[in-house]
Amino acid sequence: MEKGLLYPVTNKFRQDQKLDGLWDFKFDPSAEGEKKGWTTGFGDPIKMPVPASFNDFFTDKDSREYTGDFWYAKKFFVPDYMKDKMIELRFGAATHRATVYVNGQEIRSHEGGFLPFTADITTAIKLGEENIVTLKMNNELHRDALPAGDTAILKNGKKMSKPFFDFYNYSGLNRSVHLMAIPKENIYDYSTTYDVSENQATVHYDVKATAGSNFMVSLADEDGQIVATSEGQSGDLVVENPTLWQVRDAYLYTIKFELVENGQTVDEYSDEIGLRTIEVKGHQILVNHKSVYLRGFGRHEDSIYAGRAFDLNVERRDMNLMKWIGANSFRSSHYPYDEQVYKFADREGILIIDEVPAVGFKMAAASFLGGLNQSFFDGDWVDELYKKHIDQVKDMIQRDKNHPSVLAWSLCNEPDTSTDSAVPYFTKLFNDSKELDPEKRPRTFTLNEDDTFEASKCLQFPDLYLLNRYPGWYHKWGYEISDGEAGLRAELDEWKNSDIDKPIVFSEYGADTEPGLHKLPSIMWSEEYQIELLDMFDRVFDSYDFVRGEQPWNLADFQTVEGNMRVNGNKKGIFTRDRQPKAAAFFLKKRWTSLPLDY
Ligand code: GCB
Repeated sequence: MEKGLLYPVTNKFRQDQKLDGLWDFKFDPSAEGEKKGWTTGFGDPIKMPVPASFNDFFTDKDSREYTGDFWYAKKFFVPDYMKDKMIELRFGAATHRATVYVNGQEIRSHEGGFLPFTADITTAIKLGEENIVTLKMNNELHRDALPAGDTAILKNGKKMSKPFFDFYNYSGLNRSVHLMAIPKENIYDYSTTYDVSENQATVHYDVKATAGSNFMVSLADEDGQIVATSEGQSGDLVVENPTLWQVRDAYLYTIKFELVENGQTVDEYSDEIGLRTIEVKGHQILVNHKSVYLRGFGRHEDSIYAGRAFDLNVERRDMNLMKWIGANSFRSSHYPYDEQVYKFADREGILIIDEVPAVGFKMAAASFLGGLNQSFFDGDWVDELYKKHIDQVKDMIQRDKNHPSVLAWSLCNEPDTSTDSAVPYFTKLFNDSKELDPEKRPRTFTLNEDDTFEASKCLQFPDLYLLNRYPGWYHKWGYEISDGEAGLRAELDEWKNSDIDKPIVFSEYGADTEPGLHKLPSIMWSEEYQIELLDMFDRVFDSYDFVRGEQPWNLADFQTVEGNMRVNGNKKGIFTRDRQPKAAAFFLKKRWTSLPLDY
């Protein structure tokens, strides 16, 4: 677990410089980089943009599909005036594992390709001189790693990723690299919880610093007016007549912490927060004590050329599409997204179900690639996997806990919960993650099609249920869709007749749709069929009051592994991969903009 994952800022005490741009890059198929001295740089490099996934830049298949070790290197300068500071490198996402060297000195390793980590390089750098950072990275998939998969070796000796999930295994430095200079005595973490009523809101804060000193804390409104102050490591900020953070009507206050040593401020950190509460009560999801019906999407960080790279331009467009269509939420399927996505959502009043990259925890998921009939949680990889899983849950919550947009934590996508061996795994996961979020937001996982009300042995764990269901597409498709609807209703009747009183959100459903393909009457893959399928689901949702949200799969088409189920990617997008609407977008817009918030 990382000690603190505050987002980098520049202020009176801190400096943040992005090292984005062209880096040196090289494949290392025989894992000889260290032996060859690449820790201090390497000859004959490929110039590679950062942030980006390396895959789609290449025009030859061996490079695009490359699996194994690869290296990045970049020179950077640390000016003399930083001499009293702690110097750190912060990697937003190094997919999936990385070892960092500075001037040839090994600094640290990290595993987990969708969460940030920092490397303290204070003693490794030369001040007033050029330094070099190199990274040995690796993108292999394993059953004891997140996301789960296999790495196969082809007869020609080349390695190949075999994911137990459908999204393409885009790899590289997918998010920005920051060079940070921060005070040696510094603030490294903070958290907040809230009480709100119409006339008053209280922010309970807790701040952590490397040295035990005093703290001055203030809260300012959007006009910069200080509305509350406090002192000490933990305390309350009381706001009279607050403007609450509301769904699709966000308001952000700025909280500022000053670390004081002998009467002098030695560090400062400010962040935007939203005053709001989140609860699950019975089958209601409540924001500020008011019921919210979720509408939105499962998504991916995916776009042309740079793959899984965070791209502010794509994100701006996606946020606008979500606003246009009347969405109020999304799931960060199937991994935590770049922090700037959460900042956008905070600003737009969009709720996020934040998901850890625990995906592929089901051997049948490998059926896309041939099928393996075994319980995932019986495997001898499970102990090792668990360590990585809980570590990444900790880092996700650590990183994202202060975002008002975060509604819930999804601890896994579609695990195999129908076997006995899943029960101890999830007992441990839910116990070990219980205290991590000071706000105690709901924790959950998505339930795959096979994990029905009857079959799943893990229904005791989630605080709200996320159902991924594909009648009309993966079964009971086409002319049989009426049977698909009947099956869905039969399952929901079982939930209804049970004594479970928790919300259900449909976190995936949909139909692959080739944009521009029209057919009357509809056939699968046509734009007409996608609408008919969504319409069928809507009819069902409207019949059960414990269904508290709908998030069709997916906001946009995205790249997948190649295979006979996919035509250049997953086409269940309501928008195309270049973010233009399919006919279904207009259908959803009509529904979502007319449903009341608390539908
Ligand atoms: C699922 C997965 C998602 C896939 C989707 C599909 O259940 O959670 O990652 O992309 O199905 O379209 O097959």
